[in-house]
Amino acid sequence: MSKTALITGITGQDGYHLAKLLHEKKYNVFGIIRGQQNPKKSEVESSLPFVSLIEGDLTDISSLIRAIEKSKPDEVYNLAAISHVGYSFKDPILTANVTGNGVLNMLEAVRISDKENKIRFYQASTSEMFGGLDYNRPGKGYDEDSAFHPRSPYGVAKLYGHWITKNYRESYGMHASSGILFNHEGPMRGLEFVTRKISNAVARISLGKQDHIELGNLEPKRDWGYAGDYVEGMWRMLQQDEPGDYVLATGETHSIGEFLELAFKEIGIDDWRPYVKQNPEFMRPAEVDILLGNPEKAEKVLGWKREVDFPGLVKMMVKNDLEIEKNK
Ligand code: NDP
Ligand code: GDR
Repeated sequence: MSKTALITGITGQDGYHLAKLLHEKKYNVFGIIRGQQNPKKSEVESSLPFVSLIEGDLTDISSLIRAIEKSKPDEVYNLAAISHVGYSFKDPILTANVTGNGVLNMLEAVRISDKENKIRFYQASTSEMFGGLDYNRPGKGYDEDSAFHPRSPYGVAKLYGHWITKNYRESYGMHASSGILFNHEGPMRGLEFVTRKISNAVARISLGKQDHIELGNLEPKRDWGYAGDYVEGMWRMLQQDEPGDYVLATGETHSIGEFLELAFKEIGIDDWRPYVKQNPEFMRPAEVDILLGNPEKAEKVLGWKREVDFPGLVKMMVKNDLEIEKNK
């Protein structure tokens, strides 16, 4: 019999990739969508026509209970969040309510509705919980046992979500797993994140629609992978007999400058510097300087491995934006 999954954050990047993957695996897929008139609703209805949408909000536990009663899921993937690190400094309380307390709401909704304790739960944890400070930076990259030191209201809220997920696993025997995912990108990435902002600007510069791009700090390094590879890891976590925590990462780290270098090369520009201006508006009060993940456990236990490499990712994103911008 086919399984049923309920996804929060269905309008986001990962919601898109995960819904597609689960549909391919013959799941019935439900997605929670918020708002009376979510502007992304028609987009989701056309890009994911097989998903049944249910209105709900992570801050409203009654809506989450109703969503579980309606969908009767075997698996719940909690992807919804205020997910932009920079924005979390501007709206820290909303971030705490959605990205932190929202996880508790979802876990409680599952616990209250699931009398037989059968629903499997995935929490979208993040490398932002590590913070990238010198004192706790391991040589081979952060793994599941590394020390946490979040550097933003977002990271702090996610750390609460991470620990409350572990707590429900330990307290109630829930099959609740946390994926500690490093940055993952692709054509569906929001335009407010640095990789997509760059790929989109590069495409527009190439077509003469824009002459420069304004960015913040260019020094930070990230462990960037492709979102399509990472949702496979999420699904594999919930297929294990036992729940657990898993790092998904590429094991490589690259600076924003390196991303710019490869992206501009795609349109035949060798020196990107004349096209980039720094704007303090995009700087953060505290920065995560370097992130590097060690995905050894996921590779060994889940048999997961990322397929797309860094140059492949940049190429894919610029190509996609060139196509979109040409047809606009
Ligand atoms: P996106 O920002 O693309 O999507 C976030 C989703 O959360 C959107 O669907 C948004 O809906 C929804 N949402 C926001 N607030 C609420 C709310 N109050 N109630 C219900 N839904 C809400 O994120 P990604 O797809 O990139 O990431 C998915 C998850 O993984 C997030 O939790 C993120 O923090 C985490 N993560 C992401 C990584 C990455 O590199 N992408 C790495 C590690 C973790 P709406 O359209 O209505 O705004
Ligand atoms: P991040 O992603 O903060 O790592 O969080 P983002 O792409 O926003 O920033 C990456 C790095 O680029 C620097 N930067 C800029 N960032 C943005 N958004 N816009 C700019 O103009 C800009 N200029 C420089 C940032 O300062 C930062 O150092 C993402 C999110 O998806 C989180 O939800 C997720 O948990 C982590 O990845 C892992």
